[in-house]
Amino acid sequence: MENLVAAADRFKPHGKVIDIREHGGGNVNDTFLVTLDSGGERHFILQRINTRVFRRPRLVTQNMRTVTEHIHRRIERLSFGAGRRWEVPRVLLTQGGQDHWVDSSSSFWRAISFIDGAQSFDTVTDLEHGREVGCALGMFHRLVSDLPTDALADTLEGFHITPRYLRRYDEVLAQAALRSSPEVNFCVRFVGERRAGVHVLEDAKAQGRLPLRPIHGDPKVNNIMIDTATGQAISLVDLDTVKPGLVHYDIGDCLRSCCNPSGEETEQWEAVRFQTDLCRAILGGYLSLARDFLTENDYECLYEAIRLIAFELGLRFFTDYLEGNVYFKVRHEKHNLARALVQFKLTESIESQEASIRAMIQEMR
Ligand code: GN1
Ligand code: MG
Repeated sequence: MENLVAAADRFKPHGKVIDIREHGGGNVNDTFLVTLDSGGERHFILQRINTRVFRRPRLVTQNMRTVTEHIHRRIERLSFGAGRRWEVPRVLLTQGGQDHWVDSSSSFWRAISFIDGAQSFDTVTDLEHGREVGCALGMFHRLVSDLPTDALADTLEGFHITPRYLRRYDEVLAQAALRSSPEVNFCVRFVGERRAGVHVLEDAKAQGRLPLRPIHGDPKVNNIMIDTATGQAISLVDLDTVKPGLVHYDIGDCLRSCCNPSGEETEQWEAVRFQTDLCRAILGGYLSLARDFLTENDYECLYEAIRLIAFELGLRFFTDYLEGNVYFKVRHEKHNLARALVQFKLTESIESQEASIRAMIQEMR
C-alpha cells in the first residue's frame, strides 16, 4: 500500500490522492483507479507492469506514447466515423517528466488518464453492443493503419505466434509431473488433435499473403469502453500489447472473447458456445470502418483466425496450468485449467459451425 501511494503521488497531475482501489480484472498487470480531491479530472489509472511478462517495460510505455500521439493527431482531422466520439487515454508523466517510475523494490509503474462517462462489460449484452465492439476495433485499426510498423517496438516477442506456444507446450508437457484427470486428459487429446493446424497464419505471413500492421493485441470485450449515455463504443483501452502483427490476431481475439456469452471465466465450460449472430454483428461493425484496407487474402484467412486464436488462448492457459501458473494471475490452483477448457470448448463450437461462419464471411465481404 505504501508503494501504491508513493507511485500515485509521482504521477498525480494535481491535488491530493484520496483513494486508490483495484480496477478491472487484468490477468497480467496490476491496475488501480486513483481518485484525487479536486480539479477537472478527478481520476487516473495507475498500473504496475508485470515485468516477468513484459521483460522490457520501457518499450511498452514507448509504444503507448507513439500510438496515442499518432491517434490524437489523426482524430483531429478525422474524415470517417462521422459523429462518433472517440477517445484515447493520455500517458501521464511524473513530476520529473518521465513516462514511468521504478520504485525501491524495482516495481515498474506508469499512469494514464481515465476515460469518464463510459463503462466496459465482461460479456456482450446484445447485438447492438456487439456491433459497437466491432466498430471499436475497426476504428482502432483504421486510426493506426498509416502508422509505419517500424515505429513500434516488439514488446512481447512471440505474442500470438501459435507455433511457438505449441513448442513451449511440448517442452512443459515433457517435464510436467502430469496428474491425470478427465479434464487434463481432454486438454492433452484436444491439443494433440490440432497440432497440424497451428501454422496457418504464420505461413500466410511468411509467404507475404498477410502483411504486418500495427495491432492492438488484446481487443477483448472488457477493453472496449462504451459511452454510458449513448451506448456507443468510444475507446479501445489497454494498449500494452500494441505492436506490429496481423490484424487477424485482433479479429480472432475480439471474436473469441465477444461471441462467448458465458464469458471466459465461467465454471460451466461444457455449456460454452460460439454465437454466430454476435459474430455477424461484430464483423458488420468492424467492416463498416475497416473494409477499405482489407485485401482478398485477409478475408481468405478470417475463418482460420477465429478458430486459431481461441485455440491458442486455450493452449496458453493449459500450458500455464501445467507450468504451475507462472504467467496468468490465478485465484486457485486449477484456475488456468478451467480457463483452458472454456477456450477449447469454444474452439470446438467454432469448428462445428465452420461452414456457416465461412458462408457469413463470404456474404459480408
Ligand atoms: C491477458 O492481462 P489482460 O487481462 O489484459 C493476456 C491476453 C489474453 C487475456 C485473456 C499480455 O490480458 O493475451 O487474451 O489475458 N495478455 C497478455 O483474458 O498475455
Ligand atoms: Mg491486456
